[in-house]
Amino acid sequence: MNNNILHKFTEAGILVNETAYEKINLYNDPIYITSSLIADILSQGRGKKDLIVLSEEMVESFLSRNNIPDLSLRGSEIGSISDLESDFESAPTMENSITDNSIMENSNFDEVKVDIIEAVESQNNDFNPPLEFKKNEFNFEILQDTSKQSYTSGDIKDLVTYFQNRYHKLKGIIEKRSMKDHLAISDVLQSKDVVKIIGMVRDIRTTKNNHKIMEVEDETGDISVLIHNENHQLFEKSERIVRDEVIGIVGSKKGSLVIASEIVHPGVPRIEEKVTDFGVVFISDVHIGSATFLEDSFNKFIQWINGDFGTPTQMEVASDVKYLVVAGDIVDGIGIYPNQDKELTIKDITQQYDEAARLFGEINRDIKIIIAPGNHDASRIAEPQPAVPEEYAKSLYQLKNVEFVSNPSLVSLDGLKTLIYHGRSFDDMAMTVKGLSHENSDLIMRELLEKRHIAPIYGERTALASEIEDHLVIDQIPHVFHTGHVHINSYKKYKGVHMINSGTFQSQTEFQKIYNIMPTCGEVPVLHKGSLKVFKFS
Ligand code: D5M
Ligand code: FE
Ligand code: ZN
Repeated sequence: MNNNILHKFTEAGILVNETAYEKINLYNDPIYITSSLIADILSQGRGKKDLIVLSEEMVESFLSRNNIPDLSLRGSEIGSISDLESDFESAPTMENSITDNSIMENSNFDEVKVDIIEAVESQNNDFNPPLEFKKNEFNFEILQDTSKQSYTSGDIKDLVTYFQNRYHKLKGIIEKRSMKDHLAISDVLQSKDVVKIIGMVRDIRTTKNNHKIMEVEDETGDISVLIHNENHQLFEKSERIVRDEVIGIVGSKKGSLVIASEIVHPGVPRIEEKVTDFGVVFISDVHIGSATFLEDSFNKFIQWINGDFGTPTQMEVASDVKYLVVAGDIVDGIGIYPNQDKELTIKDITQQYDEAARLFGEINRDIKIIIAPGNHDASRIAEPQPAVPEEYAKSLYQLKNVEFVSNPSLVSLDGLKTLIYHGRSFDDMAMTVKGLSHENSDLIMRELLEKRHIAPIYGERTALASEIEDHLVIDQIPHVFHTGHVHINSYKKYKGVHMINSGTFQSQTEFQKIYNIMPTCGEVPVLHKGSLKVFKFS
């Protein structure tokens, strides 16, 4: 709720409409853009007393007058972004996140065995798929999709409505965890002894004596909550609390402070697992159009999924595959980062999707393909991201076995509830929480499930659309939580939920070299009759 950009504008007497805000928030350093914009507007002779409403057009004019590329322009090439490049390179690195063992020790993951299988050319090609298996009878359902649900007027009050909605949804979940008798914060101010509250974290920081102090608010007021460092377990838990998440607190009143004795997350009850009689394949971050897209490896994958590659046992798994889920970054896009055009083999967004249609079009039509967008796709960047727009991906839309869904979205694959999320918020989580990094996205996924929110931190790298409803709250616990974005495979099971990150088909990029990100390429997780197998296509 503590949004630095909006705060800066408000202080300068400027109201920002939603599209203008989204445009600014696309930049790696939106505060820098904000400060320059404010200086620009105020220098145009309008005093602080005039009410100024910053529109999209005003941002566009500012960007073009200052030779800053408009990152929201998709479908057209943009030139080099040398002005911003220095900011880009000096962005804080993931190296801030020191690996913290305690976070691993308390991870409570279920014990699982993963089969790693090197996909190889077969000498013996006498495998015949079992005929009784009817893959064409799909029971596919989209349970939650936000593609056509953008209701915001662009008014600032929508942000308030958005946070109220987030608070109410999460409060409802927390209340069920022995928190029904919580008090309104305004009542706590008067009360003594033990108190229970449910609030949104407006700010959390470490005091000079190394305690944690949080500002927590509900609709009635706000209060400071202290977590004493000698309460080791609680203190450790508090290190994973982030701004804008909603938590329950049990504590005792000391003056105007609450000293916390317990922190209650919305949490995840253990779910009943669902074992299917078919296979589901998960991929993401294909990055078609990029010079580093691993086409040979992807072609082998296609041959395998079609039953034309691998040993008889490997082909047998392929013959069971009914669904292929793609969690974003299908294409590399245009103008996503400075000088990207130098790393593209296809420099036009429509042609990138045409190529995607050619490749995905080779997949047998008896496999249903579900595609959600990522931050490289031609969809609106703010989350929830609507499905890949048809206007850029006409050829992909012509494939009859492809379903397009939003990011995030919840689908049912013959009853297997699958939450698909690209994973942009992982950047913010890795940057903010000690012990979390791109290499351990399983820990981030567990954290998001516990917080019951896809992207809890507002106003950082992950642009969030302030819809009237917060669609990023995880209302229903899925059987599978599938993500991508980090380009590093991971697989863990938590409270019965399969948490899968499907890596990438793109080799290391220049950007990833700077950040020392070592991608796992062509490693494809398959949930096959209840167990996880990873097929390597190198
Ligand atoms: O993301 C590719 C990889 O780069 C993935 O590991 C996340 C990382 N990444 C991308 N953007 C950022 C920012 N802004 N900060 C830190 N790390 C980042 P892709 O979405 O494919 O470009
Ligand atoms: Fe990616
Ligand atoms: Zn991505």
